[in-house]
Amino acid sequence: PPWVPWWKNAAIYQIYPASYKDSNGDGVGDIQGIISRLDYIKSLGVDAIWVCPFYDSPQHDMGYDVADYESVYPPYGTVADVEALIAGCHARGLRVLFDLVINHTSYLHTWFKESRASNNSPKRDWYIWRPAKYDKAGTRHPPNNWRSCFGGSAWEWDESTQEYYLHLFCKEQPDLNWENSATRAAIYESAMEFWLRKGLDGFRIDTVNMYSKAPGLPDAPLTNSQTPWQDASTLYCNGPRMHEYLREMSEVLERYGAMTVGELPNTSALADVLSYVTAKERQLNMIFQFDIVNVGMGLDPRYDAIPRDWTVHDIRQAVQRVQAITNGTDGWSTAFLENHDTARAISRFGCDETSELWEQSGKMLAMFVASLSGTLYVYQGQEIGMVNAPVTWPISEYKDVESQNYYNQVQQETGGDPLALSRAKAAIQHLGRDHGRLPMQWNGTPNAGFTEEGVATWMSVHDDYEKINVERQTFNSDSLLSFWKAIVGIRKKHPRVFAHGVFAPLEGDNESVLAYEKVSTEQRLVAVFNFTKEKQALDLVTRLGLKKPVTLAKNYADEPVDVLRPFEGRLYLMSHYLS
Ligand code: ISL
Repeated sequence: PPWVPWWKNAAIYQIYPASYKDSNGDGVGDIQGIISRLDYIKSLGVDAIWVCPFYDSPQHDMGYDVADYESVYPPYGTVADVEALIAGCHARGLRVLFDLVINHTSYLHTWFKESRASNNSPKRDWYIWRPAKYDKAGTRHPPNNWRSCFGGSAWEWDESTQEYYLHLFCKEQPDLNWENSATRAAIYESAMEFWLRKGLDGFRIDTVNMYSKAPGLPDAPLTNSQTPWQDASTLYCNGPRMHEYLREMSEVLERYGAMTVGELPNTSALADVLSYVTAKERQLNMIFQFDIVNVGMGLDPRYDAIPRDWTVHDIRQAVQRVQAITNGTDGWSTAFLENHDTARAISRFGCDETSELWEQSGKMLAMFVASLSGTLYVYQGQEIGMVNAPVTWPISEYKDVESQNYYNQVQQETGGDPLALSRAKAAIQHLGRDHGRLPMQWNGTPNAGFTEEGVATWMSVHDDYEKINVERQTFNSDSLLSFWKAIVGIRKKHPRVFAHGVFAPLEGDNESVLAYEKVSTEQRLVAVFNFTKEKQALDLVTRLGLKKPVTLAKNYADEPVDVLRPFEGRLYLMSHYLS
């Protein structure tokens, strides 16, 4: 077989430092906490971890606002702790990826402080400064109508130097000016090589397609007449110099043999996606596409979380789009259902813990994501079926800047209209980014073993920790956790059809059952999933052509061939030699 780089057949476990494990009783997770759980992580059968930002930061966006790339946020630990984490992983045969956040820094980074200090500061041009526009009445306006991803204008006025700076995210996250080659060199040295020299294996790259903006920063088209601030993603994503920057960056990465997975928002055309991830382009090893996790998200221009009804058809189309990236191309991609920006998959696509279908749907979703081509990513807590925060919790339990800004904005714009507010709250309860950030549930003691009993945690521990926790599921061979370990192992055993197989949908117009095949030169994998709470009839033998199948995985004890029960899923493997 041709040589396959380690990351293609890999399963990668994502860790959110604030919420994984607190080792020193301050209610916030930390690096030593992660180190204390490396044997557990290894036991999942994964090959690598991706650790979300732990760099020093004022935490306006949970560390995606970096104040110093070369030091660690003190509540998380020290650089020495991070070195120990790398060593601890390598000693167990786990590789390590860190998060690389270089579209913007924190406003407290010394680069920005110097840039802001005066209009002729040597670092003025390291960020994106522009003069105000004035209307006939002499009123000051931002340079263009771009909307920030977290709401409001993407520009912030600086009183002392009388100019605006650009921030695509919150105002405490000024965008770096990638057009300046000295800025780029400093980014490579400080954010990348500092850690690569310590033996890091690769990066998850934040917002990787936003560094090059449309020349002249023109106004975005008017798509929402209710606000002056318009969605400008087509103007700040995939700009003209993007590929030049990534080629320059990959020269640094290749010196260390480091792999990359880039987050690629707002890029749907397959040709555009492939321009980032084909081997021949040498840009990124793989990307995160959001088609699947965006199913059921609304199109509210202020906030994309207003829920929308979805059917299996939406999932099928999304899967088809992401699988096209690897189908017969030399490109590569990823398979995932959760990350730190999503709500919990079981709460969105399955049944929550109050239902007896909680475990069933969790197992079905595990089979689903693990059977897709590309590199598999599992988010902390997904392996035990953690669910969204309880709906009884007040809005004050939600800490994320995106949730807070959204709720506050609705409050201001509607003068606190109760109906509008309850709608906003419902949206956050279903799709807010906070849900994946609740403390990891390790055991059934108060605080769930995340930290000592009685300690106030930075986000509240979920009420259901006695039911859903690692300890309870570890020694139960029927548990979701055991199922996840098994499914990761099965995928590992048949990488050609699981990670590399060519995807094709079956039963293309079924609104309840998602069925597809994955084909390699030797094997055919058939997957069937009932995404509803009702029984669905399905003739597996004649319609799906199951000949002498081996059942690789299932979430009900028996296997009738003509029906799928609520949230039932199965994976069948066939050898071409036998058909
Ligand atoms: O553009 C968006 C919303 O308008 C999103 O798709 C956005 O691109 C995405 O949320 C980017 O996320 C990443 O960068 C953010 C950070 O808050 C997230 O946690 C991170 O995953 C800013 O650094």
